[in-house]
Amino acid sequence: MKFKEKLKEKVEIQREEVTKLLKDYGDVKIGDITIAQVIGGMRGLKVLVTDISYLDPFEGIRYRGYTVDEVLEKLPKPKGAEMPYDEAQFYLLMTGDIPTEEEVREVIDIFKEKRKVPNYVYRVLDSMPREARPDVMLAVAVGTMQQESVFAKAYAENKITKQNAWEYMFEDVLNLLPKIPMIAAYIYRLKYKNNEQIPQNPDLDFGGNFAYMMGIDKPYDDFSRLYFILLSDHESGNVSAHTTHLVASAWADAYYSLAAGINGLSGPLHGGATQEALKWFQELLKKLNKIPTKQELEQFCWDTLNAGQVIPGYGHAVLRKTDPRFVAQLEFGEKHLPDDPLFQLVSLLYEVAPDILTKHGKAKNPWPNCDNITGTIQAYYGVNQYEFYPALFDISRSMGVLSNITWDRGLGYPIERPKSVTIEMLKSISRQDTIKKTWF
Ligand code: CMX
Repeated sequence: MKFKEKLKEKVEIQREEVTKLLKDYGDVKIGDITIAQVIGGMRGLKVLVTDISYLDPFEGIRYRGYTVDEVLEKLPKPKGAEMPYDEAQFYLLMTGDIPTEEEVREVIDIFKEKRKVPNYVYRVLDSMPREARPDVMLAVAVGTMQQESVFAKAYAENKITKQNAWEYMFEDVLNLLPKIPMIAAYIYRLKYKNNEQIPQNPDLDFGGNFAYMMGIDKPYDDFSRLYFILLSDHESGNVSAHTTHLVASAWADAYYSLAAGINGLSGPLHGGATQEALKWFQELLKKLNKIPTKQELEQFCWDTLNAGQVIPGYGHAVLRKTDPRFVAQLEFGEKHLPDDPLFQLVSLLYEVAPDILTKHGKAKNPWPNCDNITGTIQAYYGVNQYEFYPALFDISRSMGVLSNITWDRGLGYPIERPKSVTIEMLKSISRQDTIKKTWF
């Protein structure tokens, strides 16, 4: 497999670099820690390492050094499609290289070969309560397949070493990732379409086949490809990425690790924001029964803020400008759904909200993030079942987190085990600091 050979070459080079960094520069300081950071969710602490993506506060995400625009322009696309193959994005995340047509074809063929979901998974899903949330069902499906892990089997047979661990992880990743959109589409139709399932189309790629199995016409295939690329990775500190990495750091296999990451993504502060944004727009339309004027929209924003609520899909913990993932979706919407009332609202809000949030003076970032717009486009294509949105996010995020845990094993990263302190200790450290400030 050329894909694996290339990865092996890269892993070996980087492993040497990491070993050298550790050996020669291991004691070099890269920052200090404040009490505010310890109590405040470790914001800004540089304690994780990944080359797969980097989030610049002003430029937005770069995948392996490429911006969103560059990725959309450079990655190979299916014939006649507007958006690149998700398999090409996976190749880029894994290897750091833009694949040629031939290289992406190899990944597509591997994915097609491996995407058939075992029947026992469907039986488990069919037996779950219909009220179960789609992302819970997805995590259960992934967990159910754990017994297929080649990594776990090799570990039990004492075959795993620090040198070869990544190869078993890689094999699990290749077995697992192509099944995720298949399972998600099955769950969607099980829950919302009377379990009238659409069999996979063997001619189609990752995103194209997902749209096909959802039963939604073009250009939803292109929107799926786009969305899966955009949300695939956002550095390692976000909850879903960090959870997956943490669980894998104890040498759990890809199935356990991804199931944990899916659970990590579920919270309203992370994977749930898309739903909040769509609800906010729908409430506004319901209240006014028409597209609001600029003044009416401004008033609605102020009403939200004065009620102590947030404008969903605006602001970000790291970003300090418009999220390029928002812009990419906005451009898609301008082309494909310019007359949709909800889409018009998204565009109008983009004109008014940044000024209002700036005047309001609280949010450090008054610009929109990707979650402000996704629900509007999904709803336009009929996917208006809010609770399905985290499962959509999971499909995309799987590409990044599974690439990361393969590299974690490749570079020999150890089990993660930060140190905790007590509040009394923090109080004592702060008292010493006060004495220092008073005396020196
Ligand atoms: N509307 C109103 N107030 C906002 C705001 C918004 N969109 N974004 C931030 N603020 C407020 C915060 O609530 C906070 O208020 P308090 O001081 O009263 O607590 C203040 O501004 C400072 O917050 P911040 O440092 O700018 O933002 P945080 O890093 O604490 O939080 C985030 C980031 C995303 C949770 C926040 O901007 C928010 O709640 N946005 C709306 C929800 C949302 O869009 N979530 C999706 C995030 C996308 C992602 O994670 O990728």
